[in-house]
Amino acid sequence: MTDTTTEQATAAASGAAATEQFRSKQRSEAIDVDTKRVDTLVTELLASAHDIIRRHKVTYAEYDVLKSWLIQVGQDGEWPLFLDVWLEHVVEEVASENREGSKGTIEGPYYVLDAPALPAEATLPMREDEGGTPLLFQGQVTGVDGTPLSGAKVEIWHADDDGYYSQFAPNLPEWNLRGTVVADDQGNFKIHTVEPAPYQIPTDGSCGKLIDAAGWHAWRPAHLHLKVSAPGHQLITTQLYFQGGSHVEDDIAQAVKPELILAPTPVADGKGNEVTYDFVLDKA
Ligand code: MBD
Ligand code: FE
Repeated sequence: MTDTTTEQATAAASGAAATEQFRSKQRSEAIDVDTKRVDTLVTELLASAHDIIRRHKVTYAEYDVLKSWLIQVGQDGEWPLFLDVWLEHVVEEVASENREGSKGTIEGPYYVLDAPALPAEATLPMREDEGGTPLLFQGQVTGVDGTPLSGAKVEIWHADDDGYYSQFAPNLPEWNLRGTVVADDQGNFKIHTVEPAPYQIPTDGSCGKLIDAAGWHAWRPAHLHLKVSAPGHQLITTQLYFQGGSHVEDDIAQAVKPELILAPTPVADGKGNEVTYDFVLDKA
């Protein structure tokens, strides 16, 4: 963007928004954890840290760097980003161990509850001059036995062609590229949107500082986020990626699975791409 009066995207602003969103959508069962369980998990976590300090002879200088970095993560509001990038994939792996239906993956920090409801065939809210290749994303929601699920909902949210998410970056209309699509009575949906760009972890915050200090890259491959649900069935949270896109093979958040890679093809009229992807939900 060339307009010099527009606000710049900062790690602290997106971190603050992610922290606020997380607090408002917090899963209620996360609140009451059994004392014995807390004792076990925290004791083992600390024991792992003690072991690392001993084995690598961590110095006071390094301990102080860690302490000031941890303080900064909180001040930047980047705990949601840090946790979802580097830990959530294992929590998701454990949570979905016994599911038969479609693969899920991590939610990440940028989901917002209650995106506007849209009909079974819909265009996501977007700007008139929205950048990116047009994409028709369509499919059907069924049960594990193949029954079409009437009343299915497909919540979708994704970054724009600059890699920014509405509600977490400045200068974007509220709900841009977000919606809750209500499938038809056969579980079918047709969503018109644009292909997102890869996502770069903000380089100016504490997560960026860690990435720099460790010599890592800061990228996630381009992806669509989805939550798919239907009455009497388990909700799945997932993401879909684009075959051949940058960082599909080395996602910093380790959230890519082979089943989640789309291969869109050009539409007949030459305006953009289309792809079909069906979702299979386990019984609740
Ligand atoms: C993202 O867009 C995302 O999906 C995750 C998991 C982490 C950071 C940014
Ligand atoms: Fe994302």
